[in-house]
Amino acid sequence: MNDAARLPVARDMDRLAGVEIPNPHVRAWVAECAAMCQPDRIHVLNGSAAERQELLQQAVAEGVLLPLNQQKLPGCYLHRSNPNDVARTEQCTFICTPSERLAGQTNNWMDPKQCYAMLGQLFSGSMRGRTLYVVPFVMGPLGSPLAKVGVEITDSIYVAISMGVMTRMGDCAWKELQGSDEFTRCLHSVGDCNPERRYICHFPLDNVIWSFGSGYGGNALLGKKCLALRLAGWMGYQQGWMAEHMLLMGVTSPDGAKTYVAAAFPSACGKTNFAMLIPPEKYLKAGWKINTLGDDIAWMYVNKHDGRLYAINPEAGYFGVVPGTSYQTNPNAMAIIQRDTIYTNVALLPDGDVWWEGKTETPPAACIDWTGQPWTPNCGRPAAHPNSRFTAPMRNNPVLDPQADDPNGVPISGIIFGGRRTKTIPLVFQAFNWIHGVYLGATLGSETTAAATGQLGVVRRDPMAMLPFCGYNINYYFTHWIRMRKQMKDCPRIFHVNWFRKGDDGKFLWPGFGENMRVLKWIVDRCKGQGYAAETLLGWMPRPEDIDLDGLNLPLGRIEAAQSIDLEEIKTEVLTQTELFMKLAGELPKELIFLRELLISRL
Ligand code: GTP
Ligand code: SPV
Ligand code: MN
Repeated sequence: MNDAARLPVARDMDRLAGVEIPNPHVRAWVAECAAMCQPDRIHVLNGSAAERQELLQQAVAEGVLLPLNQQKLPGCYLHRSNPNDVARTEQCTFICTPSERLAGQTNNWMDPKQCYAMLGQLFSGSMRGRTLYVVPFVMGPLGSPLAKVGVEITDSIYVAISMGVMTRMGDCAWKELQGSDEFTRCLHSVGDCNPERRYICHFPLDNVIWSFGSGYGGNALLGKKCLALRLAGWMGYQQGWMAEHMLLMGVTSPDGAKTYVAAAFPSACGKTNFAMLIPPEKYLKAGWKINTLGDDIAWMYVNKHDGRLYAINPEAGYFGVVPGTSYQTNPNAMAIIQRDTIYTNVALLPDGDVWWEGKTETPPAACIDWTGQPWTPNCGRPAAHPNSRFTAPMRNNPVLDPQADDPNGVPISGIIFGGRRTKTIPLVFQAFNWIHGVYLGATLGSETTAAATGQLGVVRRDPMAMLPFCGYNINYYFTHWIRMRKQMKDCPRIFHVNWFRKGDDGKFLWPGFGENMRVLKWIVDRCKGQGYAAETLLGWMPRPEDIDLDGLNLPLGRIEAAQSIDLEEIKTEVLTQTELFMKLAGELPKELIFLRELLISRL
């Protein structure tokens, strides 16, 4: 059949016949998309448990999912992605606004009209022979004034199933939306999964996302980075709230007081691990407790009643980095991924269990690697992809915070910025004040990771860990951070951490993971106006004796090295910031320029 014969309106009506979509605006939009993509079938998801089972069965039948050993890992499946589609692709990610200036210096920009036209070509007929899934979802606790409704149209059953884990998905979204037209229109097709025809496009002024040619998490689960960061960030800029690449956690101290902190680390730099850390034995005995609210995204607003910053986690699941996850490093994550989990691009063991680098000290004698090839320990390839991921519901988290569903969120006392820095940057220090904290965030540097395609391990500026996720001009974003202070009666304290500094021996100076509790204790104390800090040129710093090292087999020299400030290295660091400052020159808030000058004068 030729294209013309497929297009008549009558056929479009056929396509929607028997399809139940209660909201008329969604219905009209689905009809439009179906007319363009020409799927063979339309399936509207309701979010029930029975439906989930059917979808899983279907995905297994299609070979998209492989059931794992159901005795060991009930409800768990393996997905092997196209080997060309294993990470976010920042070079294919676009912000489409009428003026290029709104997208700013750090985003790829495309003219919306041109983009709709070009992608329209790609989407035309892209779902022939396939099922179009309509996936209604809510970002944020149901009934929360902050919650946002989205509807994702996708031809990927893997995406449809994953959205059911990562968001509050199904009929609850119709209830939330009622008759309103206010929902994010998310259109997705894997197409032929060709990296040359891969586009992740955002239309902030239309509340629209079009993603073509990739099935990978951040490119395809459109509620996550595309909606909850890029589009929500733009909404927050206009409406006076914030969408950030931050974990959210509650810290209970021995006196029973609970302190909530948010932390922004770039992709694959430790948010999931920090958000669910298990404190050392001694801390547990003393009554310290950690609870997770979120591991990737926080939406924050100022509560009119008390003038404090509050935060919610808009997500309902974790899309976490697998390699390095073990019962030693992150026992809570291990507990979470024993059931109801989709593993993407890990290795398969002969008994239907899974393996990855760092899971056990000794690798298995043999397994099937993430591409489906036989693997042995000395074959010279990793068994799991370095950016292999787990998709698991937050309900599985043994330390999920009781307020994870609180529609108003939790009050934030501390904000932590952190990067992956082998050199130069100390373990922990505190900003002198909010504006200095904004400067620390804006100049955050981190070594690139496998979470995005491209060169690994090169230091780049990743402002607030948002470089790939800021959906508008980053200078306006900085101004927004500075202005937020005016809404607050009292503001969170701001900190900077680096778990990744190495010694001359090439080994991490700080043990990390659960032991990060020791640094967190100092941070929480500081948030409460307790705990000693010395003034340094970078900020307020604990002296080595102010970090509790009791029970850690760590020579004092290691912590001294982890906290040391090398003037020459800092001078180089400030110089490398020039690149960012030059790039953003003109519209960069003057506060940031002054703070950099102040640092230089302290040097
Ligand atoms: P995204 O999901 O990409 O946003 O990443 P994330 O920030 O949640 O990173 P995650 O917690 O998944 O950690 C990424 C990698 O860093 C994993 O391989 C971890 O094992 C490792 N890692 C996390 N925390 C620490 C730490 O404290 N020290 C060391 N050395 N490695 C860590
Ligand atoms: C990240 O890269 O920061 C992630 C994974 O959290 S993704 O959702 O793919 O962006
Ligand atoms: Mn992330």
